[in-house]
Amino acid sequence: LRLANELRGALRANQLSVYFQPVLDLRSRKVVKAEALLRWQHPQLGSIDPAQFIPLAEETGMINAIGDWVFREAAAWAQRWSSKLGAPFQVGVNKSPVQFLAHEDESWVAYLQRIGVPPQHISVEITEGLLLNTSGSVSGKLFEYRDAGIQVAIDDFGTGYSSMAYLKKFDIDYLKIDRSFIRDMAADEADRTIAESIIVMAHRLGLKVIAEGVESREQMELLAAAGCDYGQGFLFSQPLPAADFEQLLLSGGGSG
Ligand code: G
Ligand code: G
Ligand code: MN
Ligand code: NA
Repeated sequence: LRLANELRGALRANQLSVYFQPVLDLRSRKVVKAEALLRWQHPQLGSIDPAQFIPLAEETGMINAIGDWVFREAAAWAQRWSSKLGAPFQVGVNKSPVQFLAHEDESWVAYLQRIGVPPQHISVEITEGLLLNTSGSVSGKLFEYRDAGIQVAIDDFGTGYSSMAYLKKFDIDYLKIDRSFIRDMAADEADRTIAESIIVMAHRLGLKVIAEGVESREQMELLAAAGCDYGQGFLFSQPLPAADFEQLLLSGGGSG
């Protein structure tokens, strides 16, 4: 509870920051996207993991203010990097089911239009379970994104209630294979089969695939051989502060 109260002031006190983890094209081995990930630097407790404070932010309703702030940061950095590269650079932003169901004074699409950032610079990462929600505000937002050109990724794919029918219905752009399947894929034939099958199905449905949690060269090579489009993980880089990410991107890691 104390943490929940402190979270209230954390945004104002500049204790929150957005880190960026590169996503690489597995053929060219270049950075082609990034995922925005929230960090809380607490003055006494040090760095607090989002897995710990995002549930708090959701219970207290603060997730909307915090989530909008992450999104705006991501949009600003994506705009800057696109102009430095002279080509569109996309940043993925996580949006939890609670955020999806909440009322928004201004939609993300409207915000991008107002500040003049092309919607192609943002993708939204949602979890599979959200697609089972029959509320109009979920499908409404997904269709609004689709219409505007904001791409949509299914995060942690394979761990929730998966249904290829939902993927088709909502016209999704990316599947992110959950890192639990990647972790043991070199040793565990079942995990490797699952990862490879996700890649085949996704491609047949016209979706691109991002493997999460790539930590070894062996995993990367198995994924590349299976035709996986993109990879993200500690093998390439941890999530980085924006300035460090920019250095990586512009020092030749970028797609240009
Ligand atoms: O960065 P890390 O692996 O610690 O993230 C842990 C979890 O927190 C991940 O599931 C990630 O999706 C989630 N997360 C990180 N940043 C955000 C954010 O800005 N909004 C939401 N809703 N979730 C986030
Ligand atoms: O659920 P989501 O995909 O949004 O979570 C992203 C989280 O995964 C981030 O918190 C990030 O720190 C973590 N992560 C990124 N790459 C790796 C990796 O290679 N291994 C592990 N174990 N975690 C990773
Ligand atoms: Mn994610
Ligand atoms: Na994930």
